[in-house]
Amino acid sequence: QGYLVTVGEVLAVLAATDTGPLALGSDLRLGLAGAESNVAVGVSRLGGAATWIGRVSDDALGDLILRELRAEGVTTVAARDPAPTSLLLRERRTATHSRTHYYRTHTAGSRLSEEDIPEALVAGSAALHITGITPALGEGPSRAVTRAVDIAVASGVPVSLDINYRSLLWGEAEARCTLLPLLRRSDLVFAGPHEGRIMAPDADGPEELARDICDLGPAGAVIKLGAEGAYALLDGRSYRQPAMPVTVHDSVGAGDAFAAGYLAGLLAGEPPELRLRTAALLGAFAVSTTGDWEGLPRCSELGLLDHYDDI
Ligand code: CKP
Ligand code: MG
Repeated sequence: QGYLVTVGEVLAVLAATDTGPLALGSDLRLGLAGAESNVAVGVSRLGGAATWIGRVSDDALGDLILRELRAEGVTTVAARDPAPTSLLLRERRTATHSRTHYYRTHTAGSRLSEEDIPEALVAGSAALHITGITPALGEGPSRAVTRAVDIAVASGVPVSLDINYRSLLWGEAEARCTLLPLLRRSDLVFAGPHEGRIMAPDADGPEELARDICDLGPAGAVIKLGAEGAYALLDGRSYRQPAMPVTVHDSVGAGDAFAAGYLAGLLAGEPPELRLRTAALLGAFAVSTTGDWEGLPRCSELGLLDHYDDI
């Protein structure tokens, strides 16, 4: 079984432990986040091999990032950088609604460059997973992602792209302009309905969205529909995957969990139905636990949400 490569930024998260306005103060819990590393951890927990490429600060937070990823069995290829780690402040404005505040300019992750991408590592991988967040961090990270895609395409390595649009980082027109060339060269695209329409503005409904995305080049498109599950168009075949009925605790990280479940199945050579089922199951774990990746299951835990077999 081959390994997955991801390229991105890990942020330090300071999450309010109390609900209410952060301006009034709160205890904060230190943790980590980052879409690409979330996927790497998800794949690793399911027994797959995953490598994360990035830049980390040369301080305690950088040490924390490397220790945590390595403890999760993720291989790290990370230059140490004198710039600080990006910060994500998470305000629990109400019990069910959190607000994100980013502090991610002039930071180690945003100084990622194309020189940080080892050619042989990407060329030898079984799949490359990228998201729309890294190219939004600046010229250097954007070029690094393009470089990784160049290598993957030249080596016949399939590219998986999660649109992961972040309105705090850029506008939709800019995102579309930067991500379209990456999407055209990807094999598989993950998107929510809104993210999908940024890339394929004329589409109406998940089926049309997936078709329009595949018309741009990818052989597969997976449209994630939250509580409604997912619709996928893979090599011209349609699939519908129901979501598991769980109590939603914290939906951040659900998309990454979904991608991780799918990609772990891909690495293991599983058929599309099974990949989508594992994807939905990981999404269910992510939304019904706190933290962006901490609640993701190991293989032995997949049966924990066993009423899943009823749907
Ligand atoms: O799309 P998701 O909710 O799965 O992504 C969550 C991650 O990288 C989270 O860990 C956060 O740090 C981020 O997306 C981000 O930069 O917004
Ligand atoms: Mg997402």
